Amino acid sequence: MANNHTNYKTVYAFAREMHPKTEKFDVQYGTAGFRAKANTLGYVMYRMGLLAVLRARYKKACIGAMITASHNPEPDNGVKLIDPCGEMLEQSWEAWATKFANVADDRLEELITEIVSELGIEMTQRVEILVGKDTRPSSPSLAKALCDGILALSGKPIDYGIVTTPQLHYFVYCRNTHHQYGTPTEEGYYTKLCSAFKKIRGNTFNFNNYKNKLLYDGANGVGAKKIKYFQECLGETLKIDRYNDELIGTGKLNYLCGADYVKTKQTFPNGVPKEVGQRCCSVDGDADRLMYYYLDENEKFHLLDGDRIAILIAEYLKDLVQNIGFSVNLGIVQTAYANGASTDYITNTLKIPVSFVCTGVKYLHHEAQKYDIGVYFEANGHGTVVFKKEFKEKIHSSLSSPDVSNEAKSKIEKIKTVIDLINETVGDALSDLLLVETILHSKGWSIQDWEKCYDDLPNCLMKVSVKDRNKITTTNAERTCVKPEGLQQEIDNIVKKYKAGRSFVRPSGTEDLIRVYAEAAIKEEADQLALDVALKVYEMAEGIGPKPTL
Ligand code: G16
Repeated sequence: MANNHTNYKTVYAFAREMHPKTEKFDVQYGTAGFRAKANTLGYVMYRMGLLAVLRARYKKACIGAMITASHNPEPDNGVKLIDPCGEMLEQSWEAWATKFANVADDRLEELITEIVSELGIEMTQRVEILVGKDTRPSSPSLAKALCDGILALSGKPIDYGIVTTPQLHYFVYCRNTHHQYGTPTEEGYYTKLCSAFKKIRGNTFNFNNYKNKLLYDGANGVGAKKIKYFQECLGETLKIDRYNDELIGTGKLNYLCGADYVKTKQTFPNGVPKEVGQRCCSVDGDADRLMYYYLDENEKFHLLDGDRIAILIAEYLKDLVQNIGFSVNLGIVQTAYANGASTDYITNTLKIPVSFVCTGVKYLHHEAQKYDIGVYFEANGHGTVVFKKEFKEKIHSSLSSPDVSNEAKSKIEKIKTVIDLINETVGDALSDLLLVETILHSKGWSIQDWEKCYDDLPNCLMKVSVKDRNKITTTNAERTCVKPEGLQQEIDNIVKKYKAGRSFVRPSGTEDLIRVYAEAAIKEEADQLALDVALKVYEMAEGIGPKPTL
């Protein structure tokens, strides 16, 4: 298989001289790629550069590699590989990624030969790999290691610099559709989204209870930088007040702010003024998650998370596709973290089908693709909407059909514009924000009106450090713990003591710890339930460090 584009000796020489494997422990391709302390990741990046070229040659398309550790603290970093349609790396390749990351330097050549022959990869193409990075100080040197890997196998790295993760997903898809999905540049991305947003909004900026002012927490990350383009482009249409935009390298990325902090702590982020009743939102470190919240007159914090966003969008789309001349199969995808009250509301009030999958947008995305319109969101604010190709074709053909009424056509035009507003490739906080604002505006709703749909069951998220997180395994879309034996029975016994209690545990795929989720009829009980379960995990799964406390 080897030929002029595959100088394996170069691969090994580069590895040995510039990016030797420094860590003895094995790393795993997790929920969204590799994530670890940045200073341990140089060789992993180099190897992911190699793998990216192999993947691109296998798919005969360009693929992406994003250097980011998203919601993790600033000293961490990581890499997410992006497939040709802008989706996360196909699962069957995650095992290859893990093998590549862990093989000894002098066995890299052998591993490349193995994958090339097993999958019949033609090594002659000069493939393009789009590279993006977040604002972490470690990202430039890790991007360099990644590009060295790409070059070692004669691939062509195309550096997009600092971009959000969803922007890079978008660029990959645009390039592979030969610009049909959009122009693969930042300007192309802003223009597409802003034009769609302005088209739907028209000239009425405020409508009934909806006010066009939003406070925005950029988590001191790339989302703080990129929102500036929207601010400029949208002007008075949507007045965005930006907070948490510290300089790169100040150590403040995701620190006491950002979507993950707001969701886990259920509190206001630092730096955002506490204006009673004012609609606020936070994104995470690479701008793929979104949270809304406000403070009421009693200084109580109200959170509108991914479940609420999914419901707002699904209800809006359900109305929009009524009476357009054909029936549409619309569904929602959630994970075990979805609040029980949200699932009840979807099933019993909205009467929309809902399916459950494991944590990770890579799972939600594929499940959502089974519907004509699939709305998927994790409670942590990560999600989007996907539209089936056949559905898109149908709306296009309806527009030119004499049998479709003008009223239906005007709705279909609107659906087309809504589709343009959405980054279908992956959850995108900035595109989601514009969509939420569009829907609230069209309904004339304040954030309080939005919240009225249903009452969340009080809930609590906790983290437990254990010796080896892989000792905990789960099944049933992560709702049942299989190992260590007996832990699920203990959890069941604890849960029984709480009214409307529910709890589950699972190993995180992005941090070295176990996550505990609990909900119950009142907040104090949800907190206590989470603590009881966390202590049980600590006891039965070899907890390390201080015992969990509230
Ligand atoms: C990633 C994934 C999300 C997942 C999250 C947490 O988000 O893309 O789908 O919900 O990790 O995963 P875990 O609970 O396994 O740590 P992000 O925003 O960190 O890339």
